[in-house]
Amino acid sequence: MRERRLLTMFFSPSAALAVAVVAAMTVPATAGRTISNINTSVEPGNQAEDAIAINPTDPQNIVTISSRSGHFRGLFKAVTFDGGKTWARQVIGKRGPLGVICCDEQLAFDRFGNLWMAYLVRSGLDTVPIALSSDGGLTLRKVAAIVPTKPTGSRSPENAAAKGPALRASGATADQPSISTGQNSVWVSYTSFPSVTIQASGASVRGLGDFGSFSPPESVPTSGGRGDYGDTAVGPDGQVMVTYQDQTNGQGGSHIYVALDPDGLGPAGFGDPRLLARSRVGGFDYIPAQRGRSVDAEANLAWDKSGGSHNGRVYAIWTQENGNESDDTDVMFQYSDDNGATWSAAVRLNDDQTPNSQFNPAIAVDQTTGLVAISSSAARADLGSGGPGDTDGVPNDDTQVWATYSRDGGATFAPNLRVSKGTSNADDTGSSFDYGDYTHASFQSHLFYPVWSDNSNSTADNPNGTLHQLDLYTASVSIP
Ligand SMILES: [Ca+2]
Ligand SMILES: [Ca+2]
Ligand SMILES: [Ca+2]
Ligand SMILES: [Ca+2]
Repeated sequence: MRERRLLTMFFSPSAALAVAVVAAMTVPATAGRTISNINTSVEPGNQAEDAIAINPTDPQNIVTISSRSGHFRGLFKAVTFDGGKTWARQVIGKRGPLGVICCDEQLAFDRFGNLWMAYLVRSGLDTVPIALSSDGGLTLRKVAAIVPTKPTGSRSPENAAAKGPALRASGATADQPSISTGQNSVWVSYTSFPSVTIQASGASVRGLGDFGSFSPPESVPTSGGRGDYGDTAVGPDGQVMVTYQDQTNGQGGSHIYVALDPDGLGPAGFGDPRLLARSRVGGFDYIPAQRGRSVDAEANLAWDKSGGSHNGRVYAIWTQENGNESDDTDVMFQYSDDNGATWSAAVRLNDDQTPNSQFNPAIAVDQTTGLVAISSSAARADLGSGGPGDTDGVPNDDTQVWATYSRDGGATFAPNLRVSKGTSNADDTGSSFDYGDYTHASFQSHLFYPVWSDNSNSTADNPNGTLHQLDLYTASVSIP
């Protein structure tokens, strides 16, 4: 959950990042093909802020999950074992051993078929609970709770005055967890408050249901700076990377950083962060498509562990704004072949010619092929002039989901393809949470599955009808 906290500094609007639009399009166009949309929730009320994971030991086994209308109402979960034809639907975390779940749930399968979930609960916003499923997501049990610590000397009067959950005796609380798996490990990173710094904890994994204790939290050195809205990735040798932005609040902008723990569960800690990019998207940057919730830069990572020609390459995506508070936001892409020491120049992935918003990007690598795909919410079809991309005559407030992919390690990308069949509008949800803080995607064996919240009712089974509350959608996008 992103709590609105005190306004913080803006960076200079003149500090523009040089950007190159993707020029080469050497892969086959996929425009015009029809992609079936799947409504995985079919539940009254809003399902928003979504995660998805595919079981690498059984790619027909897919799990989607979302927060539910209002916080502390548990999570909506749907599980399929037949590639999305039928779903076992369940609300979890309204009570019981998992706790009363708020939000910020994220999922990751590992190579043994364990499904890991990080999330936030009401009774312990000061911890990051970790749940595990050994049956493909049908049942989840809480197996750990990471207690954030307070980095030395990081408490500022400003932070001490911040509103938010009551502080625990340790003086630290957690927000925005993310979770990722490697060959033999699982890692979680999160924002520790009040210092607003990134911490991470990992555990060894030996088999299905067989894992070690989570390590004491490791702090990413931030030299007095802040870190929030992070993501976690584990490399092929067990190394761990986090990314985050330094602005928790405000619309102005942020610096996006990466930091590496070179030996993962080994004794070395995170090295000094490196600047990845400067974005004009701040911590709560309001755009017409998320008028209530706003967006952050939503930096995300994916690491190629495929053993293919780009094995070891780590990918980063984030959101840029072209002109501060222009609401013209784009999805940017970079990669590194040296564990984040150096990065390729940022390129824009959305190929629209509009001043409209792209936001909440998600990235996934198909570890069976090394293909990489990116999806995001996009208002590119909403010019406010009617037609299928515009529900209300107002420009840039209606969204669809679009995607692209690369078959050559990010050197070139396919022309963008539209994934969502319908057009959604967050103002119609009756909730200021809009679509939530993020979307996710998963990718396995040439099938890319973005997950998103949708009120278009394009599948004609949303219990709230058309352009009201959100259902949780996915689609199977075949990537050649
Ligand atoms: Ca901005
Ligand atoms: Ca280490
Ligand atoms: Ca519109
Ligand atoms: Ca719904």
